[in-house]
Amino acid sequence: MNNSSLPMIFLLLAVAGLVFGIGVVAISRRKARAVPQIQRVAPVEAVEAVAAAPLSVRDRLAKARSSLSGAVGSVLGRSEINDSTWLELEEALLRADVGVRVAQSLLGVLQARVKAKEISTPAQLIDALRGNMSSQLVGTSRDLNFEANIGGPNIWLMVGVNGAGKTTSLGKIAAQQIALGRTVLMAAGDTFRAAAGEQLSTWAERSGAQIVRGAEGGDPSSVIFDGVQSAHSRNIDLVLADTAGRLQSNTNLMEELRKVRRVAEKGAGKVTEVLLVIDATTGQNGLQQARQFTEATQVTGVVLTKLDGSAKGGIVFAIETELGIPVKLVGLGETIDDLVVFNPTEFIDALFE
Ligand SMILES: Nc1nc2c(ncn2[C@@H]2O[C@H](COP(=O)(O)OP(=O)(O)OP(=O)(O)O)[C@@H](O)[C@H]2O)c(=O)[nH]1
Ligand SMILES: [Mg+2]
Repeated sequence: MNNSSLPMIFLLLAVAGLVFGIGVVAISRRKARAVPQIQRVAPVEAVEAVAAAPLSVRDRLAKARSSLSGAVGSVLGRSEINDSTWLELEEALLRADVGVRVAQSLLGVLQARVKAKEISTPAQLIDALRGNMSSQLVGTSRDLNFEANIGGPNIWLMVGVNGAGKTTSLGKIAAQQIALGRTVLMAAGDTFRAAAGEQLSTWAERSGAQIVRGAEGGDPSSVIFDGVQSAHSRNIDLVLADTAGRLQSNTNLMEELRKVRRVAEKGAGKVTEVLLVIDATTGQNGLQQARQFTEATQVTGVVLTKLDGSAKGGIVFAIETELGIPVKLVGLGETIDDLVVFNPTEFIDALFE
């Protein structure tokens, strides 16, 4: 390269730099112009209105609805009942996790009625399905058992697999029972993790319940026994006993739970509820859990949690029809008010609409 070509190279570099610079400025201006359109902010009052409006039960069951309502719409959109109708309904029921047996029995009954010409239009078919599902659930008592004058506290035991929502549901139940005018003591029978006792203490503070805790790694039966004694001496109506999560297939831990139930009644109290907490998102596995826990502890009711985030609420049908255990409460969120009595009509409406 000779000296005379150097100025030429600088000139070319300068021109290239200028062109690049103009390009960058033009692009960033265009972006800057686009931003205000995307980030338009809603008036403060509108934001507050949205935040203040509590979600209805129906809204919180949006995921459960998603599993069935599409198929219902599609069946209703056809002029006749044909093979696709049955296929679509079966798929949707299985998606909602009612289980193969419940799905087949529901559809079997309807197929017979179509054959007998009792049902001839898609609208009649959907009505009949809804009615049959409804009649499987209504009429069951969902009251929590509380016996007066038993000479000691009622004891409600929370059992279930890890992370199902036992401690959270116990806290919510405490708040509801205290609101009903009962006095409540929590027994921290999950001695497996130190954090479990802390978590329960927080719920005791939140709900206004008393609490008895044991040492980490201690015997859960004796913590619950102590809780019952303490409640009895203080004339407390209800002991809510938490237990550690355990797999239904672990025989040692299930044996420990049998002992918890036995020892809980050695003093003055009486176990009037054993609530099996099932996470709705686990689907059909919940049925297996229900069988094993019932065998070990005579479950009296199910608390179905996390129904707010699950498309698989159909487990309700399998639990009630195959095992005969009532679903008493459902969890629809993580805060203290997010536990409600299971309402089958509302639930089925949410599935179909
Ligand atoms: N969205 C939603 N989350 C829930 C519900 N119930 C419980 N959770 C959440 O589920 C997680 C586990 O709840 P825990 O109450 O600790 O469950 P657990 O059965 O006591 O768990 P272990 O003691 O570890 O066996 C927590 O993050 C809860 O906030 C519910 O109804 N809806
Ligand atoms: Mg827990």
